[in-house]
Amino acid sequence: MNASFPDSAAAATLPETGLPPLHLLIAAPRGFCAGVDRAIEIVERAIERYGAPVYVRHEIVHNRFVVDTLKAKGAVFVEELDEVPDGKPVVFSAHGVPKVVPMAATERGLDWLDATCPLVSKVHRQAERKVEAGRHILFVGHKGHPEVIGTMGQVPEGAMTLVETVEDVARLDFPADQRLAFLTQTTLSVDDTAEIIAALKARFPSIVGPRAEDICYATSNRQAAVKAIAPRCQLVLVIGAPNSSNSLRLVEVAEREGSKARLIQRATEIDPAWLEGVTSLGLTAGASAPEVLVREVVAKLGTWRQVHEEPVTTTEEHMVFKLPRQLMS
Ligand code: 0JX
Ligand code: SF4
Repeated sequence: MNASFPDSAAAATLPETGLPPLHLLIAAPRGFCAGVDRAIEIVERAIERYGAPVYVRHEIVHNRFVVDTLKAKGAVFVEELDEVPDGKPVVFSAHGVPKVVPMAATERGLDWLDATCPLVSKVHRQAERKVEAGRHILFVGHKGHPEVIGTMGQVPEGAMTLVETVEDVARLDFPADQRLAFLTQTTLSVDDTAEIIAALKARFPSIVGPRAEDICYATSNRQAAVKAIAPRCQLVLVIGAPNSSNSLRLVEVAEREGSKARLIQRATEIDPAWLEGVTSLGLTAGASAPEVLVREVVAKLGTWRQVHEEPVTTTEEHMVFKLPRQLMS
């Protein structure tokens, strides 16, 4: 099942099914990023240190399998801090939280651990700095996403305006002398964001922003890897959750490269009818999807077709983030 491509057996037709073999292009990098590894480790270490239950505000990362695995180890997931009982430890999710959340936890005397990805925290600090420097921030992101709520919650209300599209840029109305800065969510489409930033710079030539946008290395690497496989695929499967921004972007990227694409959470969601006429299939996973789910999908495909895997690696990742100080000792 794990034969590499090209392989003389690849041309053979499965005698039992009469179906042609499936050439499976597996994108790399895919799956867990350094921020997700760190966030999960924070919850696991917190359970070891404090004992169960350890509360987690919001899904630690947007993946049901990860959440269920941590639940089985003693994590309890809630949406708001006021659902955490007095005296119990709480972890904030990788997506970050508004400033008022750790403040409220401290006021209540709760032990809290911040699993916000350091790359999200970096945007938080930038937001504070720009506002301190007297600039209004145009924040490029998706309304309602927890990272957007967390980043907007770093500055006083009204100090930041959300921009979701190029059309939103055209609708902005600021005086010519308004000092502006832009920042972005970390898990956006690289291509869409470049267009939005170009529109911002065209409309407000003196706007300041980061040298590169704030899209993180993991998001851009996973999109580049999908770009490399999608033109060779009739269908790309993306393992990820419907509320996972970076996973949804991978589906869009594959579609823009001319492939069909489907977001799936588990192998059981694959409809065999999707594979009719498909001889070249792509597979990737969002930053919150564990590799075990990739192997589960490959195994499932192998029950229907002879599968020939071709890993397509566009870059290597070696990023590791330190744990919070409280967990180091
Ligand atoms: O919805 P997102 O892509 O921001 O989050 P997810 O799927 O949990 O991915 C890992 C956490 C990313 C934070 O930036
Ligand atoms: Fe951090 Fe990027 Fe991973 Fe989000 S996707 S947790 S910003 S490394």
